Amino acid sequence: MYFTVLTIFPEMFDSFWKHGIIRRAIEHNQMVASAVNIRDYAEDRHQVTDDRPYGGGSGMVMKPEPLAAAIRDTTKTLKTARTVLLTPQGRVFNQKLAWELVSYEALILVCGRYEGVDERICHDLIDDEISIGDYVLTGGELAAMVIIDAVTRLLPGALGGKDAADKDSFSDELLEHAHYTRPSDFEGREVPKVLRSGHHQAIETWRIESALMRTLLKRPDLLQKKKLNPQQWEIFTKWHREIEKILDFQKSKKKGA
Ligand code: 4HQ
Repeated sequence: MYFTVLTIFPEMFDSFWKHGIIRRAIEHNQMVASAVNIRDYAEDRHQVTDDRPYGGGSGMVMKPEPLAAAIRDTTKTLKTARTVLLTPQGRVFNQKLAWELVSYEALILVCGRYEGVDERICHDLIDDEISIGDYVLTGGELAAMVIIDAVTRLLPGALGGKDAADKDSFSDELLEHAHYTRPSDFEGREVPKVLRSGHHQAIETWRIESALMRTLLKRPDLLQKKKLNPQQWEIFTKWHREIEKILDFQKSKKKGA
């Protein structure tokens, strides 16, 4: 997959390309990534990329000409690319959108600075607008990195030996189960016994319950919009029965008192 980022701060990406899964994906030719300086496409002597807003007011706007030239030049080499603008006005990024983006051969990620880009760029040269969340950044660069990071780990083979099931749609709608490593006793707090039992079926069941319980307690909103699979239904039903037993006991105690 090809990623080209258009930015006035390409140096921000120098270390980003050089670490972890991103670095490995590049080394294994699973992705080709670069950051291109929009300033290089400015025609004037001072290579200006911003200008004052029509109608007045504070702040500056990204000039359309350098940005348009940068997008057109990049599209010439990446003919099938989808051009995405990072903006709070875009579709809010999530795992589902990450899966959609990984299906493209190439992405051109356009990073604005200042108050934003000239509206005519959005209209004529952008295929899609994406936001990474409802807060205001000083530029689109961190948003581009977030998207590249989430999409790269979905590339075939990108997680190395990691189980492909970890990436499937069922597990990524829930929080992950708790994780433990050595020592088995850390400051008096022990790793759950089942995880040290070597009993693979019991471990798998524990993990499914752990994921479901953590989601229920920390992010109930994720469960409210989710269709449960039969195994998850069974776990909820078991909890339901256990809670009913407790409630029945508490009620009987109240009556007795
Ligand atoms: N921006 N998700 C770039 C964002 C943003 C977001 C504000 C985009 C500033 C210049 N981008 N402009 N949230 O806050 O993607």
